[in-house]
Amino acid sequence: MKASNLPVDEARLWSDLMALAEITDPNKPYTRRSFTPLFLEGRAWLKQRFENAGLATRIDAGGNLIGRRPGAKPGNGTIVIGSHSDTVPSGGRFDGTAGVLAALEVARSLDERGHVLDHDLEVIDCLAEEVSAFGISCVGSRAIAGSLTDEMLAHVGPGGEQVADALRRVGGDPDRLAQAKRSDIAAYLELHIEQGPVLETEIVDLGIVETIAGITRLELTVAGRADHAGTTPMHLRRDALVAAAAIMSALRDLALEMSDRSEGYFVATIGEMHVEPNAANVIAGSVRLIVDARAERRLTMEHFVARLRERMPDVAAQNGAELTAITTLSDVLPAQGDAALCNALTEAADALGLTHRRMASGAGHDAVHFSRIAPAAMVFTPCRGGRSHCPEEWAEPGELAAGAAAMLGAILAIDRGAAKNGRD
Ligand code: HGY
Ligand code: MN
Ligand code: MN
Repeated sequence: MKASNLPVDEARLWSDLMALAEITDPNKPYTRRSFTPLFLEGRAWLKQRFENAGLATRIDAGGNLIGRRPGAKPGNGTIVIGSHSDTVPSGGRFDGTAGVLAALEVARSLDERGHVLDHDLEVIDCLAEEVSAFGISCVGSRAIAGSLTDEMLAHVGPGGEQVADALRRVGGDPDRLAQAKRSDIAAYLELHIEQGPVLETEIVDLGIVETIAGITRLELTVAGRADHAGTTPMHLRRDALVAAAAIMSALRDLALEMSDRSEGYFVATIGEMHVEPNAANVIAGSVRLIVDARAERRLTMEHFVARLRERMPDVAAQNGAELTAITTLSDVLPAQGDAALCNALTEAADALGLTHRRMASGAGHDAVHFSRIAPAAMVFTPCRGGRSHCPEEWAEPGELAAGAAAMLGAILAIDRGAAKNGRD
């Protein structure tokens, strides 16, 4: 059921979303990859919108764009709301951006109602939530949580640039990351499209996220031998790409095995592969595979990684190659939505006449890192066909406005102290 006369401006939120969506690689809509000139163009647009809303803007040392409005009672801490504005390649118009712009709409709506919170309020666009060209995700929110490590800063991306240099390029400061780490956050709230089919299928207006799956990303390096594709007899080949294909199939089987067990939500994907020398007339000498695994329970992930390490070297050997390295690129534990904030979102939804349900998130989010240093919670809105990370991603204006309105209601409850002591 859709609520009427929501306390936010649905049309203005939608207009912002469509305007930001225009800032994309025209050949691969919708693409605004972190650290690129297009991303910076989107950042400049956001900064202007934040300032038009009366927010004082800054880029913190972690490269996050922050719009701040002081509260009436300094020292009460900061309520932070937002998400991310970077996209995957050929992604959608709502993943991340819906959360940043819904947060901006909430800040505008509070101001237009003359409502000054006791808490300071910040609207945030977190840097590089998606897996960037450097292989690292959630760069900005890790900085806020104090978990952006020197090793991550040294990761090398395209053209040999390090994360640290790219961070400087977008206004951050890897030498002052201690200043990015926050201890003043009273609550973090993030609106996000569900990126799955549950809310649409069940015809429910909002999802209140109780668990965000942990994400482990591994790089598998498969070594064969580069040889002439035309002169090397089949039985003498050590084709790294054939071995990589066998590993991909074996990994899919392992993921099916893990997801069938009663060990909670589990999925694993190999969506990125780098072949060397990657030439039609050369037998592949080496292949790097990037594994992306998600688990609701940490023990399930540990079982998966143990079985992967046990089985994949044999698969490579059986196909004439060698699995020379299994490198952990990132390893993020599952996160829990703060109980009091989830209740505040639930009560706000009820007050608006919106239906809702508790749920888990298979997608990773900046909220995971905020949850390590502050009470954090997420509200999901439906997306058509559950599709995301593709240009077909779609959300309805009224659905997004409903999510923004619930977030506004929860903020008012948090601000008056009606949502305290929720951390389990
Ligand atoms: O990959 C994810 O789960 C998120 O969309 N970054
Ligand atoms: Mn995403
Ligand atoms: Mn996202």
